[in-house]
Amino acid sequence: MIGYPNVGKSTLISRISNAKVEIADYPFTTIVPNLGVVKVDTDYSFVVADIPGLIEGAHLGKGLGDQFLRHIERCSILVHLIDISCFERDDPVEDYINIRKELESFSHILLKKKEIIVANKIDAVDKDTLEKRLTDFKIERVKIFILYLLILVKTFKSS
Ligand SMILES: Nc1nc2c(ncn2[C@@H]2O[C@H](COP(=O)(O)OP(=O)(O)OP(=O)(O)O)[C@@H](O)[C@H]2O)c(=O)[nH]1
Ligand SMILES: [Mg+2]
Repeated sequence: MIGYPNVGKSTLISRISNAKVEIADYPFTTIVPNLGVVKVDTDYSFVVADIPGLIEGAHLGKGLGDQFLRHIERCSILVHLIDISCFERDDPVEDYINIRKELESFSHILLKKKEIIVANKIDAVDKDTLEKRLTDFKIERVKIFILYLLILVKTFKSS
């Protein structure tokens, strides 16, 4: 799982896997990658990695980004988490493009990896705003999924 700091990567890994992580409402809470095992059923599980937040200049080592990008090279699928609430930055499409630029600048291998793009913090915006921001992705021909998963998984885990 990749994305800017504070977009909710650790929250997600804590809900879907057995990882014990720190979650807080400020950037750079996670400073080393967290690994967790997602148990799908008795025969199938997979490992998910919560990568510390990436920022512009990551490929040059800013915010230790080069180390994290190297870790991403070992992952088979990228889940690119986007904060759709715009509390911290005002253009989610630009966020997406910026992180893709960091991947590309570090290695073309990263850019070719399968990527699932996910809009997070959808609860923090009204319906019309959410639709407008999702349309912005459509215009750029970027397929984005919406994360409603957290509450469901939480319910499932506690039952
Ligand atoms: N409203 C809302 N807040 C969320 C959601 N997911 C995460 N958060 C909050 O966003 C803040 C940051 O969450 P983290 O999971 O620590 O974010 P992160 O991407 O791991 O951050 P770094 O470790 O700094 O890269 C916390 O206060 C979370 O409670 C969501 O779906 N909706
Ligand atoms: Mg984190």
